[in-house]
Amino acid sequence: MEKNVTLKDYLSTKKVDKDLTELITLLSSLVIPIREEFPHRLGDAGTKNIYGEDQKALDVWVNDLLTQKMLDSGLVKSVISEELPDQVFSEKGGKFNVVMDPLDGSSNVKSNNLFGTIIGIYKAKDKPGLGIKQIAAFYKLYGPNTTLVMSVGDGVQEFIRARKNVNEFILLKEGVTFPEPKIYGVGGNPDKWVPEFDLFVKLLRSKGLKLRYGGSFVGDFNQILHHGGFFGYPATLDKPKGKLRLVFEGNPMAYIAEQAGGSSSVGSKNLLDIDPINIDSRVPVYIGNKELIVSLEDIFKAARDAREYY
Ligand code: P6P
Repeated sequence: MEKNVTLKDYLSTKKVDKDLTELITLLSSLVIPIREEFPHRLGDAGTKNIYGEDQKALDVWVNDLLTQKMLDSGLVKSVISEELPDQVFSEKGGKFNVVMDPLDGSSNVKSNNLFGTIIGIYKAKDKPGLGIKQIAAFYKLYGPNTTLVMSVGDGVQEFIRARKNVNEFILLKEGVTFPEPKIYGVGGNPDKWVPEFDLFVKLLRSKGLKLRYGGSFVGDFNQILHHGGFFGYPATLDKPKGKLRLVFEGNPMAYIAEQAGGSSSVGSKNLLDIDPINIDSRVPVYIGNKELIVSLEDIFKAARDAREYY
């Protein structure tokens, strides 16, 4: 593909639905006002989300900006956001339902570490939530560079904000796939991990994988996508459902992982196959190179079998 292919050109060349192209282009173009806001919203919002968690000022601001732009676009029927108590519907209707974590890793804002936006897209006719029904997913990563990693069902492509077209993302790589595993990132208190996860992490170390954990799912996922490996926010003895939310964190990343030749699991089955009990259901998240996910599920199955036996 020739140099300096913009995101919009790429999607048009691939004959992606024009409304889907418009939606992705709209959301990607908002990175400029979002990045410009960072220095001015480093603290707490003084509010709590529906889970009782303190909202960061930037959480609220990014959520409100993205939600309003989508509802006003005529492209989006409804939005489900980690920062909103309920699904919100557009008066204009639209072809898509969107789920999002508007600012994943916002606890990293004050320490200037990686954070980003996670988006999952469904057809308007499909109830948003069951991951296999997603038709597209992408994340924007706010790091030294601003990048966008996307799949519309035809592999994974990475784009980068480049000076040539300031308000554009330029194609960096298409056909992004997980390389041979080199690193792993694991959240939660290791003293409370379920024993089978502890065993799996020992296996990763025996394979020579190095620990890299940055405190944002979007940043830690991006690391394993580029270096190969595994990310897990596991089931723990006190929180068997883990921490991350299936619909607006796990599923969009699981969709991208699958498209990049990787896989994901809750320990027994693929994230994309889990029908959420609630829109904010938490699940253990295990994601990365396919062979590592297979090993994890084998270890988890052996543990289940042993428990059932005795
Ligand atoms: P901990 C960020 O708050 C988040 O939801 C994910 O992005 C990240 O993987 C995880 O929580 C980090 O959790 O317990 O390490 O702060």
